[in-house]
Amino acid sequence: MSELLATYVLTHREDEQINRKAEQIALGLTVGSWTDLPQLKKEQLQKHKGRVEKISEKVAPAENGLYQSVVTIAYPEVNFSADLPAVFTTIFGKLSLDGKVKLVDIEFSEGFKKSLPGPVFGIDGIRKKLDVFDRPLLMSIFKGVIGRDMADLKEQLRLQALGGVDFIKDDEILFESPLAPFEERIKEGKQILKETYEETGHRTLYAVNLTGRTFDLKDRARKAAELGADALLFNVFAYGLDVMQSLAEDPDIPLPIMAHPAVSGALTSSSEYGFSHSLLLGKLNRYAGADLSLFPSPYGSVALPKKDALGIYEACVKEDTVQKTFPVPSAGIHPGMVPVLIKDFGLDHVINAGGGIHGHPRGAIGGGKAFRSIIDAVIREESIEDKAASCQDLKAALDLWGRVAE
Ligand code: 1AE
Repeated sequence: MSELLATYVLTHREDEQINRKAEQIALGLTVGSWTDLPQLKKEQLQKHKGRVEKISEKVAPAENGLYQSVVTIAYPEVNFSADLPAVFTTIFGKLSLDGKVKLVDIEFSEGFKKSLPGPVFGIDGIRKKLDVFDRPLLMSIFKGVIGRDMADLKEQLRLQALGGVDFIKDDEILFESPLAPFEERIKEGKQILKETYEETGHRTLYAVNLTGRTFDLKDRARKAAELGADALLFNVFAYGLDVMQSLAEDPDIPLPIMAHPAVSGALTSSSEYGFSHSLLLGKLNRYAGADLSLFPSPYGSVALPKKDALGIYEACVKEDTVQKTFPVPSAGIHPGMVPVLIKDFGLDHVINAGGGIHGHPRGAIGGGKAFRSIIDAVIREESIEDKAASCQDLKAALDLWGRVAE
């Protein structure tokens, strides 16, 4: 019988009986009051009954004098349909409301994973699209675009592309606007990026923000594909993982999906409630079809503890039956962070900067060039000082923002 394993951290008083609590979860979320039923029913329900797989030793007191235990419950997969909403409702439905319980991991059976096909493109597919295989990718973000018209946006797009970035993404707070409509952004953006490619020989892809009411998303995404969009930015946690999975699975929407972490902090930040960062932004984003997953890096303006950021990274890239999701540690990133980003996240990640590109003293072109220059220096193991001496854009960035120690 196939089972799904869900692992929780329970925060509790020292004298609380965790074995009992674990049994209550295993039964309560599956067959309910199983033990009080007549014999025949008990036998019928046996195959639906959850069981306690493992309980850890309780660990050092949490800050408030409470203790934490890690509990793994096995749920028969026959209990739910093959979709994430059914999984969440079973393993973290009422339980998410029942005291200090944090869901930290889910292990799906190989059979169940067939209903979670993962990224269509993944790291390999995106690298192929860009024809870049030997370095982290570089992405920049439109900034200050609310209330701006197409002429402004086109100029911002052109300058970012001329700096040599691989991806440009919409800001996640740019929604449908009469000044810069979705379809215009795709069509005009495509033309600008064609022109910059002809000028520089460097290909840049544009991720347009897919927004609006949930039931309109597929039509809008299909239209984006028809118009030749390169990729979709998607605020997955404002909509739900299952919505992203439906977009990823639609053959008429053959576009990479870039999952933005907006809203996820409300679900991940507590040490006692919600989901772990690695589960939500790593494993679940990946199984639900995110080709790229954005999350706060450990060093920038909105930062995650390093172990959480590395946990997301690991969940995106470790060997699995599905393709790898490109990890995108983000927020407050500037060129002086590139050495530590590459040390911590290796070559297979995307360096993503908004302010760190646009705030460069020489503008967005200088910002992009400064990043490209320091990326080259780090992967070729050249001295950063020597590189800055020969690249004014890099020097200006390091003078302004400094370097983050490795
Ligand atoms: C964690 C997401 C980062 C993001 O979307 C964003 O807009 C970052 O902007 P900067 O690089 O902090 O200016």
